[in-house]
Amino acid sequence: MPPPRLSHSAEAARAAALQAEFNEKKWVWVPDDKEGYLSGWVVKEEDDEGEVVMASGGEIRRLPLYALSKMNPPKFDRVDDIADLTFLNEASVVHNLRLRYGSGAIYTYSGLFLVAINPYQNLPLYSDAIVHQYRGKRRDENPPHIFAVAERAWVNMGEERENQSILITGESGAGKTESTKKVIQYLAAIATDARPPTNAPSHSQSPSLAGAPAFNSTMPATGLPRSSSFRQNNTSSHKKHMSISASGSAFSLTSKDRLGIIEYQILQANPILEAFGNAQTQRNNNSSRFGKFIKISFSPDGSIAGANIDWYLLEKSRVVVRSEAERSFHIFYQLMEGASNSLKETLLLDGEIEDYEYLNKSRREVDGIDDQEEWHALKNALDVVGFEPEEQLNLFRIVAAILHIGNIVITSTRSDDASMPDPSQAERVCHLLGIPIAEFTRAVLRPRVMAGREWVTQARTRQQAMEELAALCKTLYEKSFGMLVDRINRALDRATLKSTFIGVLDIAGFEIFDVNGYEQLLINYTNERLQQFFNHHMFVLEQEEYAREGIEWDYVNFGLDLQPTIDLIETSGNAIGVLSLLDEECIMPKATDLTFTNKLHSLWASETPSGEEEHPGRLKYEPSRFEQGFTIHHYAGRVEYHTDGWLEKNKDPLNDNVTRVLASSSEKYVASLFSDFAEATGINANAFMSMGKKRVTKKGAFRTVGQRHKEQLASLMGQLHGTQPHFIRCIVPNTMKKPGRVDVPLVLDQLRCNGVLEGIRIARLGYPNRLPFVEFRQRYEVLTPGIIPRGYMDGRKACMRMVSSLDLEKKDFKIGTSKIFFKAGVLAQLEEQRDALLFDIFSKLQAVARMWT
Ligand code: AOV
Ligand code: MG
Repeated sequence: MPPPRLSHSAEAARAAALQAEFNEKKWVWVPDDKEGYLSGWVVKEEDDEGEVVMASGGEIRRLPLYALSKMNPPKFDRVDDIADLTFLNEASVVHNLRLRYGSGAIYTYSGLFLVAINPYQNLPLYSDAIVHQYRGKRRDENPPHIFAVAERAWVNMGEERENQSILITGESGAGKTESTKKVIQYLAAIATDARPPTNAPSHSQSPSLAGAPAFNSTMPATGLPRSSSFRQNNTSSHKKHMSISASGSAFSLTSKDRLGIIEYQILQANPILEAFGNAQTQRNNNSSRFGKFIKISFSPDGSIAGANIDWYLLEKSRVVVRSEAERSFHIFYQLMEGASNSLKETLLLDGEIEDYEYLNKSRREVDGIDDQEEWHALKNALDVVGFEPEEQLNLFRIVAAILHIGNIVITSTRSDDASMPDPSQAERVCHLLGIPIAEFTRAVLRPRVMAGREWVTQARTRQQAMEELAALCKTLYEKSFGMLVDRINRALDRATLKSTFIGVLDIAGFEIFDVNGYEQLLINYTNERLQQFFNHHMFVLEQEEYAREGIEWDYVNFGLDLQPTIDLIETSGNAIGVLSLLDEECIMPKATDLTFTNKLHSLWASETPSGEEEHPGRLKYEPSRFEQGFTIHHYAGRVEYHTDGWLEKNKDPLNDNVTRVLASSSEKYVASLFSDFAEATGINANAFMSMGKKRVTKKGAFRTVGQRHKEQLASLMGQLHGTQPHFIRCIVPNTMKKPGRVDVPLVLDQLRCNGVLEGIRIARLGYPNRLPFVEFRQRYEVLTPGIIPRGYMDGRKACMRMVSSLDLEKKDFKIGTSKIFFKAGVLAQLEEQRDALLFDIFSKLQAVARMWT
C-alpha cells in the first residue's frame, strides 16, 4: 500500500502547518491605543473577563471579553473581499487591509465598496497590459482593482442601458482625484479601443441588479450575467477616425495619437480644472479645493459622446488667505512663472511672486511641482479643449486683477474713514476689469446704501474696505471658475437623448477636525446624504435578494436611518434645520453668529427628547465647549461645530455698489460674470443678451451659500438616484505621505467615517453570509456524516437535513430557493468546527504517514 499523500504542494503543507499552529491557541485581537489592535491569545476566561497573552513580548493583559475580537484563521489572510472574512470585526478588517497593502495590493473589496489605500508611490498597476487584463472580465476573475469597477460600470451601462455612477470619497490626500483620473483614463482607453458593432447592445433580460456583488457572501461573488456584444472587443469594422498605433497597443492611456479627439479633450479638461481648482496644502501637494461630478456620456455603440462637469464648494477664500505652509491655487504661480513677457505686460504684471501681497505671505514653491512646466501643460490643454486666445486671456485677466487688488493700499483718515492714497494699483485693476476708477473707488470706500427710504453715502473704515476688496477677489475667482467649467462643458457636452453616462464623483469625505466650521458642516451634510444613498442602495439590493429567494425578513429600512440627522441640517418650514435658521438670521437686522447659535439651542432644547440613546444616524444635539457652537451626531461620529463667522460665510459678501460697477464693465467677460445681478436689477440688461446666459430670477442672484449648496446637492442626488452606483473609498495610510506605512488608528477612523464599517454593520443586521445549496453541502457535509443518503437529493432538502442535524437555532438561518442564509457569526462557528475536524483528520494522516516512512 502506498503512503497516503500528505499534500499536493509545499504551499498546502505550509498552509496546514500555519493552520495547525493557529488551532493550538485561542487567538484574538486586543485593542491598543497606539497600534489599533495587537494579537494575542486567551488563556483564561472568567466572569466576562479574559486573560490574554500578548503575542509580541508575552505580556499578560486582562480585558472584558466584549473588547476582544476573534482572529480569522490564516487561510483568510489577504482575502480579496473583506466580506468573505469569517469573523467580521474592525480589527480583522484593518489587519487584512494592512497585510494586503504591505504586499502592494492597495485595492480590496468590502462588499459593495472598493477600498483603495494611497500607495504614495507609482506602482505598475495601470499599464496598457493591465487595462487589457481587466477588459471584459468579471470582478472575481482578477485581483481587486479600480479598473474592475470602471469595467463593471461600462458593462452594466451597455447591457442595461442604465446610467452609472462611481462615487469616490475619502479624506484629503487619500487619492480620490488620482482614482478619478484612473477611471476616466480606463474608460477613454476602452471606449477608444473597443469599437462595438453598429447594432445597439442587446438588452439583457436579467434583472438590472443581478450583476451586483453578492456582498458578504462567504464565497467569491458569482459575478455578472454576460451576454451582450457590447463588452466584446470588436475587430476592424468600426475603428473610428483616430489612429491606432502600429505598435499594437491600442490602450495607451494618454497619448493623443491613440485616443479619439473627444477622449483626448476630456482628459485634457483635467489639467485645466486642476490649475484653477487645486492648490498645495499641508495634506496634499495637489489638493482639489472643490468637489466635482464628471459625467462621461457614451453613444449606444459604446464610443464616448462627450462629457459634462458639475462642481461644488470651491474654497474661494484661498485666493486671499491660507495658512503659511500652503499656497493659493496653482494658476497664480503658473502664470507668474510661465507666462511670456508680452502676456505679463498685457496683464500689467511687472513684479515677481514676492511682490504680491496675496502670494508672498505663504509658501511659494512645492517639491515636485514645476510651475513653468505646468503652465505649458495648461496652455496646451486650453488649446486642445478649444479655448480661443481671447478666452484664455480673460481667465488670466481675472487672476492678474486679483493680484493687483491684493496690492491696493488702504489707509485710515483721522476720522477713521478708509482712503486710498495711491490710486496706481486700483488703476491697474480697473484697466484689467474694464471699469471706471472713480466708480470703483467710491464703491469700495464710500458706497451708497439705503437708510430708511433714502440713499445715503456711507463712509467705510479701513477694515471694511479691505474686507470688501477681499470679498471682491473671492467672488471674481469663483465666478470665473464657474464660467471656466461652463466653457469646458460647452466644448465637451455632446450628450444626446440616446446616450447614457458614467458619472464619477470626486468629493471630500467626512471631516472631523478640532475646530469645525461652516465648510465642515456643508461637507458633512453632503456625506450624510451620500451615505444615506449608499444605505438605501444596499437596502434595495438586500431586499431584492431576499425577495428573489422567497425569504421573509423583518427589516428596518436602514436607508432611512440617517434621515433625522439630515432633517436636522436641512429642513425648512415648521421644524427648522441649521441651514434654514442660518438663512433666516442672515436677513435679520442686528443678527450675529451668537444670536444664531442661541436660537439653535433654544429651538433644540424644546425639541430634543431627553435621554435619548446615542447611535449613528440619530437626532442628537447638545451644547458644545465653544461659546458659539453646537454638536451634531453624524453617522461617522460626533462633530462639534464652531459658529464663528457663519453669517458672513453664508451671505454673498459683495456689496451692491461693487457688483453694479462690475456688471457694467466694458470687458464683456467681466460683465458676464455679474450678469445675473444685472438681470435681477435691470441694469444694462441688453449688454448680456448675447452671452447666452439663462435667465436668473432675482432670487437666484441673492441665494445664500447654504441655499445654493442645498440646491446643487439636491440636483446631484437626483442624478445619482437615476444611476446604478459603484462605491470607491480612498484611504490615506499615514500622515507622512510615505509609502509602506499604515497607521492603524488613522485608517480605522477613516473606515468609520467613510461608511465601510457602517456597511458591515448594516450587513450584519440581516443575514450577511449566504451560500448556494451546492456549496454549503460540499463544504459542510463533513460535519453531518451519514445524514444525506447516497444518490441524488434535491439541494434544498439536503440543506434542510444538514441544518437540523447541526442543531442550529431557527432564528440563525433562512433557507431560500437556491441559497442558504446565515446570521452573522453562525457560519464562522461551522467553519471552526470544520477546521477542527479536518485538523484532526490531518493529524491522524500525518501519524500514519510517519509510520510509513
Ligand atoms: P485627494 O484627491 O483624495 O485629496 P489625490 O488624489 O490628490 O488625493 O492624491 C494625493 C497624492 O497621493 C497624489 O498627488 C499622489 O502623489 C498620491 N497618490 C494617490 N493615489 C495614487 C495612486 N493610485 N498611485 C500613486 N500615487 C497616488 V483632496 O483633493 O486634498 O481631498 O482636496
Ligand atoms: Mg482631490
